[in-house]
Amino acid sequence: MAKQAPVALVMGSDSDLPKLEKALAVLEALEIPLEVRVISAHRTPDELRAWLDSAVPDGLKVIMAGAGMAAHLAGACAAHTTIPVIGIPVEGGALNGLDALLSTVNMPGGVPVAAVGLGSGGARNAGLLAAQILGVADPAIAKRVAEMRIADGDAVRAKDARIRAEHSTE
Ligand code: RP5
Repeated sequence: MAKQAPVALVMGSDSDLPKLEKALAVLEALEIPLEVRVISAHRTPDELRAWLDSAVPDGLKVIMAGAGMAAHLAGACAAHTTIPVIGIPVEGGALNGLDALLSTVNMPGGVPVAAVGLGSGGARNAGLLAAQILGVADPAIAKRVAEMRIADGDAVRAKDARIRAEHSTE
C-alpha cells in the first residue's frame, strides 16, 4: 500500500479535471506528493466519508476540493475533518460558476473552507496555498514556494521589458 500523500485534490466529477490542472501542475513543480480522487458529495457521499476516515489518520494534511454547480464537496470535506480544506469553485453549468463560487465560499461559521477564485488562477492558487500550509512546518517546501514566487516576478519583469521595447514611444 502506497504511503498517504500529504495533499489531496478531490473533484466532484472527472469533467472538472481540465479546469483543475493548474493545481496538479503546482504540486508537481513543488515536488509535493498528491492524491487525486473523483468523489461526489452528492453522488457518492459514503465514499467521501470512508476516504476521509482513512486518509486523514494515514497522514493527509491538506485537501483541495474542486466542484461545479451546487458545489458542496469542499464543505462536506470540512464537515468531516478539521484539517485545512481549500475549495476550488469550477466554472460551467447554466450560471458559469457563480453558483459554485457562492456554494464554496459561503460556509456557516464553525466549518471553514478557504475558497479560491474561479478560473485557472484559482486552481493554481489552491495548489500554492496547500504548499504554503505545508511550508509552515517544512522549510524545504517553503523555500521552493518562495523560489516560485521569485520566478513569477522574473517572468513579469521580462514581459515588462518586452512590451516596453515593442510599444513605448518614450
Ligand atoms: C458537480 O457537478 C461536479 O463537480 C461537476 O462540476 C458538475 C457536473 O458533473 P458531471 O455531470 O459533468 O459529472 O458535482
